[in-house]
Amino acid sequence: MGCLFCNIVEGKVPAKLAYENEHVVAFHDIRPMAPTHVLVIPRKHIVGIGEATDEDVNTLGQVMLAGRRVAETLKLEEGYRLVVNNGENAGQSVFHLHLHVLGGRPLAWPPG
Ligand code: D5M
Repeated sequence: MGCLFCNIVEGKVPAKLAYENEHVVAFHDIRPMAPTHVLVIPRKHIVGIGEATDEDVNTLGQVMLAGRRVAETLKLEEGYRLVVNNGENAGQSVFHLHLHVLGGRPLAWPPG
C-alpha cells in the first residue's frame, strides 16, 4: 500500500487539489476542521518535522510559502493558522509531513 500522501502526490489516490508546484502538493482535507482546511505536503517523503534534516530546509520553506499562497488564493484575509502535528500526543495520524492551513472562522487559542 505504501504512504497515502505519496500516493496522492503520484495521482494514485484522488484528492481535491488546491495548489501544486515542483516542490509541494496542496489538497483539501477529507475531515475538515474549519470551513477551509487544506493540507500542504512536500512531494518528497519526509515522515514528520521530527525527521526533517538540514537537507530539507528548502523543502520546508516551500511548504510554508505554499501554505501562505493557499491562504491568499482561498481568501483567508481575516486570518488563518498553519499547523504541523508531530507525533502521537499531537495527533499526527499520517506519517508524511503535512502543513494544515485552517481558516474561515475564528480559531481558538490555545488549541486543544
Ligand atoms: O492530519 C492528517 C490529516 O489527513 C487529517 O486531518 C485527515 C487527513 N486525511 C487523511 N486521509 C486523507 C485523504 N485521503 N485525503 C485528504 N485528507 C486526508 P494529522 O496532522 O496527521 O492528524
